[in-house]
Amino acid sequence: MSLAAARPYEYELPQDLSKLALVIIDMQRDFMEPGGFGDALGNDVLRLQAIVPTLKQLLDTFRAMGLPIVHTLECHQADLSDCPPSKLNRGKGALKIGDSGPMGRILVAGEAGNGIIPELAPLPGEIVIMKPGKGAFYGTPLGSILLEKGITHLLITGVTTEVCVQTTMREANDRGYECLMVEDCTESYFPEFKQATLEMVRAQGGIVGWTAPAASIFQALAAASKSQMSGVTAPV
Ligand code: TIU
Repeated sequence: MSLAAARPYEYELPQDLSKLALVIIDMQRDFMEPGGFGDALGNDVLRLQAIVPTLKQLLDTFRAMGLPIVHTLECHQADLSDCPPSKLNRGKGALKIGDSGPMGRILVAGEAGNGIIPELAPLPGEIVIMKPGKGAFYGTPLGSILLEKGITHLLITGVTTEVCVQTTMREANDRGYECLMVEDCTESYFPEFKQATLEMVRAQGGIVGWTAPAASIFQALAAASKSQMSGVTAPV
């Protein structure tokens, strides 16, 4: 059994590490770069860059260990048929979903601005979920894919903490997944909202799950893979 130091108490990794997935929410140019959706909403998008190196390290670790990886993208079809009026018409920004901006149409699948940032681009074989909502389960095959792969534990990362990351974590928690939000692999346009989200996740005995810094995960994964190796009988 491998435990990660976490809050409100230790997070137990599954015995079989292939049941643990890294979920990377919406690390897209639309949220991270000037000229995209986040910028159109009036946010300082560049502050999200801070998590990229640590998140890349976590992604590289999962890749090296051959563990499951899920990337999500918030996006809509070109005809916006999957974007309800309540989402389309919300806000008073200069550019709305579907409008043409400097990186193509805002939040539309396949446009340059809608892609994942190059540092974290998915590799073949990794799961990519295109989602019309804030949560990654709503209107997507994510639930059935996780079930089919026998995944029970999720490390949740990405942007923005209190919007798509938290919504996805709550959806996952209600579906019975053991979820941990990685503190230094998620970011918000509002530092106080990030802090509040981390606190509300781990309040009340971890009512939505756990939080921990990436360092705790690296340590626990190293210990778990060492103990898995020691359980293997050496060939004679
Ligand atoms: N606006 C904002 O903070 N976030 C979103 O609209 N989507 C995600 O969080 N991905």
